[in-house]
Amino acid sequence: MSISDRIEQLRNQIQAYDYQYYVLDDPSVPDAEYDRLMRELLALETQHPQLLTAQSPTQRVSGTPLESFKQVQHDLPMLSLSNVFSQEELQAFDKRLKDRLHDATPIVYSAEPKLDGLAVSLLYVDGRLQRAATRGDGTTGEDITTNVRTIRSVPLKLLGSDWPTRLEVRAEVFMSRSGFAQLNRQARSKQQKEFVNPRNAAAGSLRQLDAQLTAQRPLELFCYGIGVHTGAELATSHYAILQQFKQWGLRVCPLVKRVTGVDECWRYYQQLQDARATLDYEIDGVVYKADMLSMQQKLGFVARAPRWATAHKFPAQEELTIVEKIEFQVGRTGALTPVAKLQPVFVGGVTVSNATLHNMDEVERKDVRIGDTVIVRRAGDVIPEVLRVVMERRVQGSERVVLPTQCPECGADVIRSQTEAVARCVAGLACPAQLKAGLKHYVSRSAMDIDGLGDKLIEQFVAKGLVYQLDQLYDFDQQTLAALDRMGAKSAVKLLHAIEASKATTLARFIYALGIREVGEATAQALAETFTLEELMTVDQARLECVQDVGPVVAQNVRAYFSQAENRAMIQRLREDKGLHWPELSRAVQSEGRLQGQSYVLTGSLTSMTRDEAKRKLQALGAQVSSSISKNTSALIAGDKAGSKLHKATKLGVEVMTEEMFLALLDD
Ligand code: I6G
Repeated sequence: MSISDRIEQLRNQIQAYDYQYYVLDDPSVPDAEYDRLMRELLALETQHPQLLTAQSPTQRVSGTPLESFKQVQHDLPMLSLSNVFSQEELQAFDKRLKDRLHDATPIVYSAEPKLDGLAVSLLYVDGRLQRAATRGDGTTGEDITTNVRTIRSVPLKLLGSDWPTRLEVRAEVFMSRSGFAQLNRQARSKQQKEFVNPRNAAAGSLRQLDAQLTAQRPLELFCYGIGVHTGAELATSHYAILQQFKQWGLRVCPLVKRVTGVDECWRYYQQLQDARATLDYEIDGVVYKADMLSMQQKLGFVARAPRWATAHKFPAQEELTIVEKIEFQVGRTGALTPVAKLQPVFVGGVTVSNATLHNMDEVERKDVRIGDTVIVRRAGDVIPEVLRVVMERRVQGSERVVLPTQCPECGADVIRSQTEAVARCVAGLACPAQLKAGLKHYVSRSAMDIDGLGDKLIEQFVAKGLVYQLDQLYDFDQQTLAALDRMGAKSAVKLLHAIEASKATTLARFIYALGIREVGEATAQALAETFTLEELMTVDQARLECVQDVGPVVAQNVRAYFSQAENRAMIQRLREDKGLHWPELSRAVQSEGRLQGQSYVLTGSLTSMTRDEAKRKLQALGAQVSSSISKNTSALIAGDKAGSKLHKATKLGVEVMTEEMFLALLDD
C-alpha cells in the first residue's frame, strides 16, 4: 500500500472511531488502539507534510491564538423562537397553526429537548467543514471555526456523499454536567476560579482566542436544523432531515421524537420534565416544530421567529431570594446540616423557603451569610440548594454562620472531625433527632417495610419516651398503640400485624435497616450476598473491601458499627427475643471459589449462554457479579452489541473480556 493510501486509510478509520465514540456514544475499540492509529498518522504526516490536509483528524487543534474573532454575515438569519409557558399557551399555539392552515387535522410535530447551550452555524462545502460561527445578533456572528474544529463530535468531513454541496447546519454547543463537574474539580485543585454553570463554561470555552484551550474543554454538540443548502435534495420533513444528519455523521439528540397533536406534545413535555434530572446535559424546555417542510413553508415567519415552531419552557429552576436565618438539622447519623431559611420564592414550580447548604465547608466556601441575597436552585425533586451569593447585593451587617458547639436537638457536644466535612452530634440514639431519623429509616419500605408506621407515630413514640432502641418497636401492645393520637383499636391491630409480618425479612433488608453509615441498599445487598450476619459481625476490613462497591470508608463504618457492644446486643435481642429471621443462603461454594474476591460485569449478548447463566457460573466460582462498572471491577465481559458499559470500562481502564476470553476463564 502506498503511503498516501495508508494515510487515507488511517484517517477514515480514526474518523469512524470518532463517530462511534463521540456521535453514537458507543466506542468500538480501546483507547490504546485509537492512540496507536493516531500516532502512526501523525508520524506519517510529519514525514510527508505535502500529504497534510485540513480535514485530517490530527488537525483539529490549530497552533497560533487569534488576535480577535472575524465577523460573519449569516446567509440566512439565525432566528429566535417564540415561547409558551403553559398547557393553555401550547394549545393556543397549536390552534393558531391549524387556523392559519385552514385544516383541523392534528399536526405532526417533531419534538426535542431545548438545550441550555449556545447556537452555532456549521457550514459544510463539498462535505468539508469550512466555517463555524456563533449566532451573534442573528444576522452577524463571529467566526469560531478554529474552536469548533476542536469539538470531537463535529465531523471535519461528512460521511457518505448524498449531502448538499453547500450545507449549513444549525446546532447547539453545550457542556455536559459531568464534563462541567470535572472541569470545576480541576479548577478547584489548581485553586482557579470555578465556572458558575455548564452554559457559562461552554460559552467561555467557545470564545477562547486560543483554540488549544478550547480543545481542553469537554464541549459537545447536537445538530437541530438546517440553514442554506444547495446541490442536493433534502428529505421533506424536519424529522427525516435529522435522520439524514445522522447518516452524514452529524450528532443529533437521541430524544427527538415525532408526536401528533397537542396532547402528545404535552405528554412529551411531561416525560422530558421527569427525565430532566437524569440527563447529563441541561435543558430548559421542549422545542416543537411542525414536521412537514411544506407546512413550515405555508406558515412562514413572524418578526424574527418561525411561526411553525415554539419553545415550551420549563418553570425556572433558579431564583433570587434572601437568607433570613440559618438553622442546623440533625440527621440519622448525627450529621448537622446547615439549612438556609429563605424568604419564600417560587422556583422549579413550587414555593421554596428552605434550602440545604450540605455542610460547613460548603457554607464557608460559598461564604453564605444571614441577610445575603442568594441564587436558589430547585431541579426536579431534588432538595433545593443555595447555589451562590450575589456578592454585589451583600448588605452591611450580613452575619456569618457559626457552627454550634452543642447539638440544637439534645445539647450534646458537636464534633467536627479533621477528615470529614461534616460536624456530628456525639449522642447517637440518645439524641431524639437521631433516634427519630433512625426509626424512620428502619421501618421504611426498602428496609423493614413496616406498613402504617409513619413519621407522625414515630414522633409520638420518641416524644413520649416509648421507644429509645430499635428493638422496642416490637414491644407494643394494642392498648398502648390505640391510645396514641390518630390511632384507634382497628389501626392498632393492623399495625401490630404489620410489625409481626416484618419479622420475616431478608438479610439485605436487615443490614440496610440498621442504618450503618454509607451502607445503602446496593451495598447491603452485596454484603448479604457475601456473608452471613455472624460473618459480617466479625469479618475483617480487608475481606470487607473485596465486596463490590465497598471501599475503605464503608468497610471502616461496618467494622465500627459491629464493634460497639450495644449494637451487637441489640441485634441479638432482635433475633433471639423478637424473632427476626431470614433465609440463610448457602455460601459454601462461593467462599471456596477460585474467583473469590473478583468482581465482574456482564454486558451485551453472549452466543454460548444467556447472561443469567454466565452470572451463575461466575458466582459458582466465588466471583461477585455486579450491574455497574467501577474502578474496582476486575473485568467487563462484553458480548455482542455492548454499549455504554464498554465505553465506561474503557474510560476507567477496566479490563474488557471477549466471550472467548470469558469461556477460557471458566475453563481455566
Ligand atoms: O435556538 C434554538 C434551539 C433549538 C432554535 C431551534 C432549536 O431546535 C431544537 N430551532 C429553531 C427553528 C430556532 N432556534 C430558530
